[in-house]
Amino acid sequence: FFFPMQRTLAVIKPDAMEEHKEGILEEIQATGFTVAQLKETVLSKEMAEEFYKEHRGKPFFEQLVEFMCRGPCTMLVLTKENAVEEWRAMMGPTDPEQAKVTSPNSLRARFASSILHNSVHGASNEQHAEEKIGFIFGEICTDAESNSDGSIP
Ligand code: DGI
Repeated sequence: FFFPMQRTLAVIKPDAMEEHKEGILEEIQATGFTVAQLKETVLSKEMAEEFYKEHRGKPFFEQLVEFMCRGPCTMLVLTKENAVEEWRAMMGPTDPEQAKVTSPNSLRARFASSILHNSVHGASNEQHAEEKIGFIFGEICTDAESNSDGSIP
């Protein structure tokens, strides 16, 4: 099968930053993703609310926003054939208890401690990927091969 080159937004969430950041970054590269962009940042409350606006009004929204702001995240633009689906497969299901059953090798099965503190984020489709990349890295970053300042990462 042929899959087109694609890019996705991946996030290492605050719960995984201290103990698992380096390991996750190594696995990302070993799986064949190209890291086209990377930045470490602490989201403001306003940014976290906007980032997860699809979940506004849900019972877990406030705790989700609070969790995402509690420390630094690593934001990544990953490039690969079929990147959106491949990164979601690498993450595993949202709930680590389910992940342990259906995808024991996934990042969430191994590193997540709860459905909320689940270590990683990945865009759910190509449109979301482009929207969130624009939001996090700026609209100017439309070329997966270069940084916003024109340098090669
Ligand atoms: O795309 P995912 O991160 O796998 O899942 P999602 O888009 O449905 O949810 C976004 C995040 O919201 C998820 O990573 C953790 C949190 N969340 C989702 N469902 C629940 C939840 N948090 C709690 N406490 N309870 C939930 O049912």
